[in-house]
Amino acid sequence: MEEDRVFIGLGANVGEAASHVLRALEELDRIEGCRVIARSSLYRTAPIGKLDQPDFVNAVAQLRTSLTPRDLLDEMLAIERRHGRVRQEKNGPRTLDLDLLLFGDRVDAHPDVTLPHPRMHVRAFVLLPLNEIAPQCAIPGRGSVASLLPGVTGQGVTRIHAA
Ligand code: PH2
Ligand code: MG
Ligand code: MG
Repeated sequence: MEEDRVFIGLGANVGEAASHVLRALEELDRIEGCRVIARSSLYRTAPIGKLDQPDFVNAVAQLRTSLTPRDLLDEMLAIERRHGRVRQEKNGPRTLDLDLLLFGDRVDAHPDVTLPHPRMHVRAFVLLPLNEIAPQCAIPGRGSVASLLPGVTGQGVTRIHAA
């Protein structure tokens, strides 16, 4: 079966943020037609966009999937809902946010999902965890993850060492 290589960004900053992210990694692996084949460390990250909110816990997962982007997105939204996600203000606090970052080498500006994720190349909370698991990975139109890192220094991202 044809399978695509997919990267998903995970983030949380309400409640037990690290536990939401860790459980979501397991739930992604349980989606029919999906396997998590790599996952980054957890990172504590200063909020970007809307500043007056708690720090986030972020991570990135690499998956193999036979699903379409639309079907995978529906599964991701279902996981967000199970974690009690309520959509209030844009960029505001959330129990769990799952973002489709890369889907193979697809470049697609669909109203539901734009690929690659339109802001991933300027966000240290995406690029540092992505660099940990796939430094050679290319973001279509932007270059390799490793080559983009010098552009995102000083955004307040630190790796959380496992206890
Ligand atoms: N997500 C946002 C906006 N700002 N900042 C950090 N540090 N981490 C996030 O996951 C994040 C953010 C919108 O989804
Ligand atoms: Mg997001
Ligand atoms: Mg999102």
